[in-house]
Amino acid sequence: MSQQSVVVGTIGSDAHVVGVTLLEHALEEAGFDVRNLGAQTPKETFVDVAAETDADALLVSSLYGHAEQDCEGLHEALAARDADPVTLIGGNLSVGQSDTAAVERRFEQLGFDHVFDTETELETVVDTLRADLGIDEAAKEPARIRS
Ligand code: B12
Repeated sequence: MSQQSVVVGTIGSDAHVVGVTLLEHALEEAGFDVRNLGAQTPKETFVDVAAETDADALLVSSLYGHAEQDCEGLHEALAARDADPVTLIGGNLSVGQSDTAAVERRFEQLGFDHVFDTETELETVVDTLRADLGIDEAAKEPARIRS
């Protein structure tokens, strides 16, 4: 089976790069083909790379509080390029203390399939992607030898 492809990056003018670097390593470790666009990646670059690589999933990171503005029109631009990856966004998605449920609703309205906060475990991200992309992990793992 070919590897499922994933694009990750930090959107807009956001310079926080540690989260996406950890995501990159966790996803590679889990068997995904990962393209890490790094920090301060324009929305248009996410769209271009997702369309050109026919990505299965697009993971957007944002920490500095301006995610909503940065992500406006992202899903429309993907659709215009006939790209339909599963989309996840995570990080510190608004400025200051916010109602988590309201933040989640807002980003779902913008088109994201899953919205995660800063407490997200990397394992949860991997599990979410596997479930959405229909990856049967049990079938991929070699049989374990019982002692
Ligand atoms: C390090 C840091 C910086 C460094 C970044 C260095 C670098 N190159 O990465 C520097 C000093 C440059 C910086 C700058 C700024 N920062 Co700063 N920074 C931090 C800090 C202390 C840690 C961030 C970090 O690396 N965390 C560790 C990683 C592993 O965690 P993470 O990024 O959250 O990622 C995890 C999850 O969020 C999640 N995740 C992240 N992305 C995604 C994406 C998906 C799809 C999924 C599923 C999950 C996921 O998974 C990761 C693993 O669990 C945080 C405070 C904090 N404790 O979070 C502030 C913080 C993010 N910064 C903040 C601010 C305000 C700024 C500045 C605006 C400050 C300023 N006035 O200049 C600038 C912004 C510059 C810019 N253009 O982006 C605020 C944001 C506030 C808000 N959103 O309301 C924070 C929260 C500090 C605070 N409490 O006020 N910062």
